[in-house]
Amino acid sequence: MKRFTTVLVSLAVLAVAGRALAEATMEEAAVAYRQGVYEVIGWNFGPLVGMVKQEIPFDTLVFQRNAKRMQAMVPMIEEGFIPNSVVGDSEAKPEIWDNWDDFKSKLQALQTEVDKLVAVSAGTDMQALGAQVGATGKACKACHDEYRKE
Ligand code: ASC
Repeated sequence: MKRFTTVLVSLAVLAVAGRALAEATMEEAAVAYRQGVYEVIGWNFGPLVGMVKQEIPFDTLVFQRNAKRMQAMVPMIEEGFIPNSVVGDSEAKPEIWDNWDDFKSKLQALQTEVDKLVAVSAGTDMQALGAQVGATGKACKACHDEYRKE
């Protein structure tokens, strides 16, 4: 009987542990999702910053490609901010949900700047490219300053 109880308890412990490992909550999945989206955006923006700072050679095709990738990624941000999804290593501030309209307007401002980035990337006017990379970085930062934990 003792042995039977031990087996039952062990099975119960395994079931709980297995479930915790296998199933991320929706909130955890949302954090991982938006971190992935931001990672892709940052990966693609980095070389554009490098090019306008003349730290890496200018390549118009890479510039256009990366700007278009950012344009495709930015609309994916919002859906990652499901309610109460500040869990794990999330750097999101809960204020996002208290100021949802402002948060959304900052996302919209970023979209506007990235759309302009794609437009100027058709040309090779380094001054225009530099200005628009700057404006895009500012739009990223506007949200980070207010809604991302340090
Ligand atoms: C980047 C990156 C950001 C923004 C931000 C702009 O390259 O990863 O989060 O630019 O630093 O201020």
